[in-house]
Amino acid sequence: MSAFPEYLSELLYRYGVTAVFGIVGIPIVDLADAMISHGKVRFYGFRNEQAASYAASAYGYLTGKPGVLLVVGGPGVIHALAGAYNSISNKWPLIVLAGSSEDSNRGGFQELDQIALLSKYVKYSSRLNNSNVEESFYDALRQSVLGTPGVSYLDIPANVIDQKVENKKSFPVRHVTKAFYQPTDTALQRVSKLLNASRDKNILCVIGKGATDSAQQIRSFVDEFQLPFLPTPMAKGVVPDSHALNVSSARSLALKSADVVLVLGARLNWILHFGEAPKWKSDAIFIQIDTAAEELGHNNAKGTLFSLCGDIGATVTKLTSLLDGFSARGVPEPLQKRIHQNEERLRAKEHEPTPMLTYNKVYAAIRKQIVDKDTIIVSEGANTMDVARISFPTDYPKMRLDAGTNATMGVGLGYAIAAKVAHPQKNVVAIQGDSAFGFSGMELETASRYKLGMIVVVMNNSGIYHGENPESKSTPNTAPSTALSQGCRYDLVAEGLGCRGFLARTQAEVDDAFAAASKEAARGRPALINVIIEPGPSGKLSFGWQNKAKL
Ligand SMILES: Cc1ncc(C[n+]2csc(CCOP(=O)(O)OP(=O)(O)O)c2C)c(N)n1
Ligand SMILES: *[C@@H]1O[C@H](CO)[C@@H](O)[C@H](O)[C@H]1NC(C)=O
Ligand SMILES: *[C@@H]1O[C@H](CO)[C@@H](O)[C@H](O)[C@H]1NC(C)=O
Ligand SMILES: *[C@@H]1O[C@H](CO)[C@@H](O)[C@H](O)[C@H]1NC(C)=O
Ligand SMILES: *[C@@H]1O[C@H](CO)[C@@H](O)[C@H](O)[C@H]1NC(C)=O
Ligand SMILES: *[C@@H]1O[C@H](CO)[C@@H](O)[C@H](O)[C@H]1NC(C)=O
Ligand SMILES: [Mg+2]
Repeated sequence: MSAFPEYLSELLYRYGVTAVFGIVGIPIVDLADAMISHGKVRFYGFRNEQAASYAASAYGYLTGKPGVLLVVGGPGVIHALAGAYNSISNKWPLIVLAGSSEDSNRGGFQELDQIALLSKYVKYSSRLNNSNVEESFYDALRQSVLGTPGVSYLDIPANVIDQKVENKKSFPVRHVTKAFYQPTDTALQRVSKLLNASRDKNILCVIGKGATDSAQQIRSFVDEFQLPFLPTPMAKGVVPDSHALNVSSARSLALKSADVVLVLGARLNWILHFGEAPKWKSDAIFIQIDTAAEELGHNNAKGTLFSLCGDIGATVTKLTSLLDGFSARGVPEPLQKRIHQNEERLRAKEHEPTPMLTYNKVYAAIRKQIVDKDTIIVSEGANTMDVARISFPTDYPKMRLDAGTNATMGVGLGYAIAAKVAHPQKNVVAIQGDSAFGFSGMELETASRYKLGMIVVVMNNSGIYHGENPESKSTPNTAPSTALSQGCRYDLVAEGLGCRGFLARTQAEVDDAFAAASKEAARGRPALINVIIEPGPSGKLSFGWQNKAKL
């Protein structure tokens, strides 16, 4: 007989789980300790379940295997709702394991009916008992990755953790093989006819993060038919940004002039302006290609008529074979001109003389030092992220993570930790607004404890969106709600938590700090650079992509 915690560790390992994120407490501390003794299932203990849950969530996206989160019941589960929700809305695979009280409805320790709370939202939930562990784990795994990926929840009562389990020589590991759907020939022909008939019109290919696993096929498709393309922020690199058909730099004009739009693994939500005029032509036709049937026809005035449900790679490959002799127009002249103008404008902003540092100048300095193929960039904040999104082109998929479709502040450090755990050989740079950093800054200690060498750049404008006007003489009670303290030494906080801290006020200081931080990170020590930038003008607040035309 062996104890349940050892048995569970082995079960996780046999199913390919090598990293578990979370925070321990009674009774699940035994599970985490057993993983540590097991040696092949790494447990990463965080400071807040919210950050741990974002890490597990992003790990699922980066690796394609479900992220696994281990938390205590009651308040632990409540804090972990953040990451569970994040995985649900991003369609990323996640398995949540939580301790639970064996007393029901008696006011037990951390008692919460977690199954009732979560079952409405998750794809699968089960309460483990003496006889259903293997079955439940297999189902949790299967449901988290098959179909539309999402969240599975396993409730682990204390008495189950205390049980002895029969020693097993072999586990009946059942492999979960992804099923690939393909659209019908009729649907494919309808779309290929439309594309071929639109050869003299403006065709635009919008690439979303749902397409990141089909990079090869999409690259060939775009190349073969000379399709101008535009990635959503996290889908950068599916087709290299350096590709001549990349029209991101003239995003507004590209949207406005498109007649037929192929939407690969992206939602027609606010990030794509709901597919509506005036951002798009009112008679633009959207061809959605998605693995999730539920997305088809959403905010798409022409409905599902031209939508294709299926694996994105397989679908574009099939389309390729039906489109013999077809070619789109490449990047039309006016769009080329606009791309050129906007690129020049961006470069000018990076060089214009200003009394204090600006986002553009800091990013230009960092860009010079990073090696694209080796660097994962996480960015969050409002302006911090908006400008970062256009300042760091990449030629490789799944190298950009940010606040995403829900514009969620607080994901940054969890995402950065997940990136370093998933890809220890890569450099990880987290660029965070000073407000965004505050949501999970304590996790620097987590990164430092596990020697996850990464660079955190805090863009300090002493506020949410912008700092306070230096002339205003506000008191604590009259300061605007966006204001944060002016003297915050995030670099000293980092030092206190075991990281290296740097303060930078000029481009030369950013250069030096980043070079030194890279060396620290390579040795496994996280580093934070507190960059003082101009406080920025106050004005009407919005996310760059919400309504303004951004480059
Ligand atoms: C969970 C969550 N809480 C609050 C917000 C509202 N919000 C949007 S951006 C932002 C912070 C922006 O400030 P900062 O990170 O300093 O970036 P800056 O624009 O100043 O560069 C906040 C709090 C949010 N998006 N998500
Ligand atoms: C264990 O749970 C399963 C459902 O997952 C149930 O069918 C079974 O009866 C339970 N067994 C025990 C011993 O409670
Ligand atoms: C291509 O895309 C990125 C953004 O995704 C942009 O920053 C880059 O400069 C673009 N243009 C060119 C011509 O490389
Ligand atoms: C595409 O259209 C052209 C004429 O516009 C036609 O000659 C050709 O056969 C069509 N190709 C396909 C694959 O339908
Ligand atoms: C989060 O994003 C998803 C996908 O766009 C959307 O369905 C959901 O309503 C969003 N929720 C919030 C609170 O923004
Ligand atoms: C943060 O930046 C503001 C200017 O934007 C400055 O007033 C404040 O002192 C800075 N904080 C630090 C660490 O010095
Ligand atoms: Mg700020």
